[in-house]
Amino acid sequence: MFEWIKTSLSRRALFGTALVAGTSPSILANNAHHGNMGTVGNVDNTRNGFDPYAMLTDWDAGVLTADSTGRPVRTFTISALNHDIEIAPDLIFPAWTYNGRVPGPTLRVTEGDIVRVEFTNVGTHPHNIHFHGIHPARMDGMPGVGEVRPGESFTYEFEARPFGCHLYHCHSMPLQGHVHKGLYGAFIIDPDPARHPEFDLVARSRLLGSEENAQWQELLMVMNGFDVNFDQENEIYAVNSIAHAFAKRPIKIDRHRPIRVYLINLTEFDPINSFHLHANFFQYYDHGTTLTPTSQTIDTVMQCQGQRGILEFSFADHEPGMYMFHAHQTEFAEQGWSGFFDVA
Ligand SMILES: [Cu+2]
Repeated sequence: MFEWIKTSLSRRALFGTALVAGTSPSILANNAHHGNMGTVGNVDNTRNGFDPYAMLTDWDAGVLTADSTGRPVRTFTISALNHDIEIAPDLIFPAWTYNGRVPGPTLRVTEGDIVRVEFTNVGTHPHNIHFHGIHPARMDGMPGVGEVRPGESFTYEFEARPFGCHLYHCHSMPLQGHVHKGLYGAFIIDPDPARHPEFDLVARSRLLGSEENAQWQELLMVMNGFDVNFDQENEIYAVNSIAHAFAKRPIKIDRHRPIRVYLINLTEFDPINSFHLHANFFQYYDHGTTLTPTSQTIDTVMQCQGQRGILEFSFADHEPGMYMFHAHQTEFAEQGWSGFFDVA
């Protein structure tokens, strides 16, 4: 069941020859020099237990209850567990995961909700969940604060603020190792329209479940990378973990509806990652913490590790077709981080 890439393979041996000379064995298309980027064969999503396409939209709003004052409480149950995942055809990565998936569940709450996360560590190392957001020090999730040894549990609880596109990740040491192994996920806090009367319509459009929000095509994209031969460099890059997933299965877009991408960079080893959109431009909200764009009419945005933001764009005036998006670091794009919008 457990396959492992030969540890002696170097980054260049693995990819350079495949891309330039078309030699095998390789997981990359051996006709890459003819212009086809991609991998040979398909990843078994069923064996992985998650599908990168489904991850684009599988918001997890938790179990909704109310506290004694009537305030909404959203409860999530998350376990850390070791789980081997196939990140490119026949290339297995020994991941550490939240709930068996990389990225972990996409937590989505509303500003002001009480967030309660019941965390259990069934892995083999100490882990925790460190949320980006505002919370008490005792809920910070790091060594000495809410760190959980194997077999133990801890409940994180805090008010959801500020609204924005956030993330969570394990903050155990060594940090780079725990994050790179796969312990991270998206944490989206929708704005409460009642708190933003001056931007009521914008806030509503971001509020999951609202009529205004239903008009949007919202997508979660977590940019990540995998060092498969322990050389402190990534050999595979992706959005939602699977190399070239959206080149093989382009994302269906209805050009009559606007698009909003929650973009998060959780790539280790490389200081930055980026998103470039072909034949179009977008509005960008850095960290998602504002209701007016922080950058306007751009077609490329870069994010450092842990940075994130919201992209908004439209294909309403475009003719139907396949519109590419990819990291503008060409190396990342060729090694898995590229895809298409299938606009109809
Ligand atoms: Cu950890």
